[in-house]
Amino acid sequence: MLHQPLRIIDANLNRSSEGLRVLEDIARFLLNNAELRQRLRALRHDLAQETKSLRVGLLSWRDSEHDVGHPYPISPAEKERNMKTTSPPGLLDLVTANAKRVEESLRVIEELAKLPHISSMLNSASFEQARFVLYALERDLISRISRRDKMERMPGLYVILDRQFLVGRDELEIADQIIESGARVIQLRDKQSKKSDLLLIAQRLKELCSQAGVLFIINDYLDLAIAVDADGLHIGQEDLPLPVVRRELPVDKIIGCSVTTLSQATKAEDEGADYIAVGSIFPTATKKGAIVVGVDMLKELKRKIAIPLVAIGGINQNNVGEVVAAGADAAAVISAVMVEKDIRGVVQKLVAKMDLAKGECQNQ
Ligand code: TZP
Ligand code: MG
Repeated sequence: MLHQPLRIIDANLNRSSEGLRVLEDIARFLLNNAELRQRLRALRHDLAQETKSLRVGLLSWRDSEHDVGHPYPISPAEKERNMKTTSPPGLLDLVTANAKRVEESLRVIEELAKLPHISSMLNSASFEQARFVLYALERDLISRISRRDKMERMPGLYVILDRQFLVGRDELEIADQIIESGARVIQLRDKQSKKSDLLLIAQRLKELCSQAGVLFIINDYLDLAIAVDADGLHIGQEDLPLPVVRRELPVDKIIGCSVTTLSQATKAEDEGADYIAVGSIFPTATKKGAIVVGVDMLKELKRKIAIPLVAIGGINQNNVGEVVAAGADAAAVISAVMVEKDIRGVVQKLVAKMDLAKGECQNQ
């Protein structure tokens, strides 16, 4: 009877190492994430080490040819369901399916290792521990993929809807025009209003943005970002620290961080920021006491920082091409859009100039 549990253990060890290999290759080749790849690899190696002494025994009882579960018979109903499915599974589905596969097989081994004649060969607690390591890895993989998917939508024009510039106009109408004219991101910035007023506005803006597939970011306020389920939060050097914000936000939210120096940028990147806003690139009257860092700082960060860069500060139709040429993935503007009567016109022009500059960069 000893060989029956061993066949189960053999099948589940194969399942877990295969599932781990899928996750590891996703981390390595699709996410280019060395840290996640290393954690997955370490887990796979630890499991192999744990079962090394059983290898010959497990192979001796292997009888794949007579496995009644293979090939898995597909029922007519399942066949029909498969035919109807038009969209292929995405990366999130793939990660979830494989993480679950590994977690389940580790649980099976963990339970069988409690049997008296198996417990002398396998330590049940090791498999329990591996399962918990994988739970954290699953969360981190899902977080990376969701945030990466959001960041793919960011390149282009990033308009900061600063409510001080509204002068009686309706923020939803302005946002609608900004979105319609091709901006990729809307950030809500308001350093004066009551949070209770901002909540209602943010809820409506979030709704509008998500219908249009435009990213919606909240400036400064973590509580507001959580309350309205914004796509992300933007913080400065004097706001809550990035690791604290990351802990509090749902795993799929992006975090942007304002910097004026290389060391601030490196710190933000190391702490897991999804993008960096660098500036003020040009002189600006919008932010009191803003440090002007120039286009050269943008160029330097482009060489030294891997995460996307958003240029900010004094950007307008005359210089937006220059920041794109210097390596900005997005250009953030307040006054260039918000002081204009013809919002549609200015946004369209900014977007067109960015596209043109990007095209020129690609041709070089
Ligand atoms: N951070 C650095 S400069 C700046 C902020 C918020 C102000 C950007 O506003 P404008 O009007 O586009 O110069
Ligand atoms: Mg701030």
